[in-house]
Amino acid sequence: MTTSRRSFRTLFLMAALGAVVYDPERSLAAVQTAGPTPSVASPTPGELLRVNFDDLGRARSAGTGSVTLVNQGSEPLAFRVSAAGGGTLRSVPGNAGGYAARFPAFAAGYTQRAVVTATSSSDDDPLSPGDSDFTFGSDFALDKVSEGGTADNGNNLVQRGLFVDSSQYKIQIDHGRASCRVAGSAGAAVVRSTQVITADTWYRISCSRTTRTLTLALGRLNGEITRTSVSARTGVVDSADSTPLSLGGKVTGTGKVVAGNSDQFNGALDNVFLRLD
Ligand SMILES: [Ca+2]
Ligand SMILES: [Ca+2]
Repeated sequence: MTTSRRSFRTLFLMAALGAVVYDPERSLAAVQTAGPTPSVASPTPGELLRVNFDDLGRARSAGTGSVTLVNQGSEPLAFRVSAAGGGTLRSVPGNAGGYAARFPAFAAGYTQRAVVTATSSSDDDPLSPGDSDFTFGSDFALDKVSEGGTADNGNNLVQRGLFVDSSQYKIQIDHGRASCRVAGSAGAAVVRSTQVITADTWYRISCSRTTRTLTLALGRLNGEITRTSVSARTGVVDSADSTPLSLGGKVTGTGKVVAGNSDQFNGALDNVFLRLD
């Protein structure tokens, strides 16, 4: 073997070795893959609102008044905790890491209230779906005792508008069963689940409105989802722009929690969303 041929072979081997060890594209790819997971997930297309309550952190109490919650949906929203009777919003471990919002426990004779409100300052009222198909929902774990007497006979998870208003959408757990109500320009419809909710267990629930149907989807987290539908036209769902969307109970048109029977949700709430379909 001549010197020149040996050198050529050495160079060839070095080049081949270099291609494996030092390939700049591979190195770059490895660095990118090892990077931290983005702390704020991109919203699913059409999601106007998504709140995961992880911003509550380890705070034993998020107190009342304005609360730091990031909307991971597309709309800029302001969040507040409206409370009465000494009720506060607390933070508890979430169902998949992170944190969830813990609402006041039921206690006979006491009316501890805490409800989260979300409002938009946008002129086009993004929380009103109008005549669009839409879906809203949350994850929840309900306390063993969550209603009794006239001070609290239900558990409202997510809602906008009151029963007496011409437009409303809400999901509630009353007497151990979930239901969804949507009211609009063409009328009101309610879809009810027959599933009995087990206390202290995480569920995922959502309600979808289309032109002709209202569908409730409910199941234990990572379990089987059961869908229940009714045929109904509900028309244009359009509340007054200032109407708050509320989480964990009902509020007045100006966002004040109802001190009496506010259908206070007693339990933990996580991953609340609203989207146009
Ligand atoms: Ca969470
Ligand atoms: Ca309740």
